[in-house]
Amino acid sequence: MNRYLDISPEVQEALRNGNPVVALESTIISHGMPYPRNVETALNVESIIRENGAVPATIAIIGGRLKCGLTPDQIEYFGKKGRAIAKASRRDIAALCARGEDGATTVTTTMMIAHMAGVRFFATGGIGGVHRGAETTMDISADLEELANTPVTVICAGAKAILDLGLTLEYLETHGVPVIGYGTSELPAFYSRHSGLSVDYRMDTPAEIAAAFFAQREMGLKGGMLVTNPIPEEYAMDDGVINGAIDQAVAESVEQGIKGKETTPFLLARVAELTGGDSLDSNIQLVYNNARLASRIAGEYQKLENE
Ligand code: PSU
Ligand code: MN
Repeated sequence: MNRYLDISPEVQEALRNGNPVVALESTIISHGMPYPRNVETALNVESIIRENGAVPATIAIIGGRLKCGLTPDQIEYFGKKGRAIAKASRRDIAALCARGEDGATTVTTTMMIAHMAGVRFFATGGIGGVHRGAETTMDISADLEELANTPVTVICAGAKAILDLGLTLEYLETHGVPVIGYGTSELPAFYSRHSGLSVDYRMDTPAEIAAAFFAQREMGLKGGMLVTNPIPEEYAMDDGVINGAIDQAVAESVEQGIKGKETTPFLLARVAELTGGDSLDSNIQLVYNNARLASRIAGEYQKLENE
């Protein structure tokens, strides 16, 4: 057993009994949304997962411990401290644990800790990817490398067009990560249902997705799977409005010389400011939508494992 890992009693029991568990990230709480809506959303996501028959496992680093399953008080703590909590990627977790510090887990570190605990499914909003201009900056999110190596299925609403979505798909293809569209053959682009790019496979039921991941695991293939679930139509944003805000945010980040781990939070915050409150409501709704789908996939997968 990993001496830095704490699995909550509820998550431990679900894993022992072969019940479905869905992991959730903490960067979306501390860095992705303002307080107190971040806390309210994080608690609602947990309720939605329970209503859909699974156990939620929100993941974070607290006082140098890798936590799989948080209490409502711990979620409140992450929401309130917000950006004062370090955004923790793969390169950060050893130092944070050795120093006994806190860290908000990104898609990368949430996948890592989920895997350490034995959790196979993870619902979030959007993943990191290949940034626009990566051919000179080399800014490629560690999330893609983690999907290539760690056997966790990530259920998201695609990736924001702050990224170069075409290059992101190329990277995933090279590293053998299947990209599934839920009920669509077009890659969704987070706030928008459309990107003009194709996913690898369209799948229309949670059972179909569970069967694909089961086959991948049974064959002993390394790496995860990316399930992209389009934002519900009624919450999707106008493509012109969102793309205008994104282009402006990207241009400002270049002018201001924003680099490294600051790039994604800068772009997300700027896009949110430029689009007003609309984007926050859409963001919350698509996370709920992904939590529902993830719970159902995890339930179907557990049936296959328990057979
Ligand atoms: N994209 C979003 N929302 C987010 C993130 C990305 O639309 O909240 C967060 C996730 O935690 C993701 C991280 O793992 O940003 C990626 O950061 P970077 O690009 O620095 O790898
Ligand atoms: Mn980056």
